Amino acid sequence: MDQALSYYLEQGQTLVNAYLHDYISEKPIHSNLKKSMLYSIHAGGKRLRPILMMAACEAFGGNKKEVLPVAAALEMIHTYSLIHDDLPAMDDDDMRRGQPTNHRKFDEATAILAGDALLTLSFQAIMEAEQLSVEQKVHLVQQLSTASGALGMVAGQLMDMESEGKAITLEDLEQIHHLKTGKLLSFALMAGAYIGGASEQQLQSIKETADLLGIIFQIQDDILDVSGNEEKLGKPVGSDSTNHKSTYPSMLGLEGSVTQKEHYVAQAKSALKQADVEETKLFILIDHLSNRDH
Ligand code: GRG
Repeated sequence: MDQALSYYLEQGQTLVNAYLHDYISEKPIHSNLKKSMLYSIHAGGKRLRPILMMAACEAFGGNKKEVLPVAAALEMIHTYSLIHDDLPAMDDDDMRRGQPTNHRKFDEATAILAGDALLTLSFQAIMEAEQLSVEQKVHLVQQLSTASGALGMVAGQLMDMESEGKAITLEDLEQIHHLKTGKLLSFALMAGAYIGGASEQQLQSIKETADLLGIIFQIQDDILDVSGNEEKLGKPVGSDSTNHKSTYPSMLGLEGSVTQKEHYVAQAKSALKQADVEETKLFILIDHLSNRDH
């Protein structure tokens, strides 16, 4: 990986890790609940969504530290979704990011409550952000609740569960990913651009890129499940086919999936050019997301 990009990613991770740690640790939360929340918060996530938000903010002239409370809020929601996704009632996974899942480390009830607590604390973090105006907070909470709830990620999760073992169309598959993975990634970009001061017109172009991110991310996720490295992924490969899941490779083949992904990457970059932000880290991050190996 390019050294400048690697430094940028590390710097972003350090900033968001410290913010998340301090914000949660300083709250008078019940000790076992706090332990369980912090366990999953610090379980080695890549912090892609916060880093995308920071890069989008900087692309429009903002300072990346301005987005930290919102980036932390988004990561808390992402973490809650992973804790709940791993539960016996959902994917029933024992390992996540190479470590025992939250309900394996603690117990099921604590894992459910840690997820609930992270979800609600995320909105509190935005409301308590000193550097945001009331108008900004209202806008961001409205956008984040829409992206993560019944009209976004939660709906995508239910559709995904319902589709298991069934033959679905490529359109159905894209709709599932658009909601389940895409809505949070899209929020990352839109919130960063909004806080960074993008114009209405620029926000419209960025929305096009933002809406493609989830699909690009998911195609790569499916490709990695076929041809990735287990050690780097921290989980076994081939689980999609074992679980009879509809994926891009199962529908388009491996080569077809790569071609489709490249088509979407080109579209996403073209929308960034329209917003005049092609000379930025955001542009480079699209390739990073598309070619990630874990
Ligand atoms: C339980 C309401 C509810 C929703 C769960 C996002 C999700 C919905 C489930 C996760 C299942 C999954 C593995 C989806 C594939 C895409 C994805 C979100 C992968 C994990 O994201 P990364 O790679 O994770 O950014 P890290 O570990 O780096 O934070």
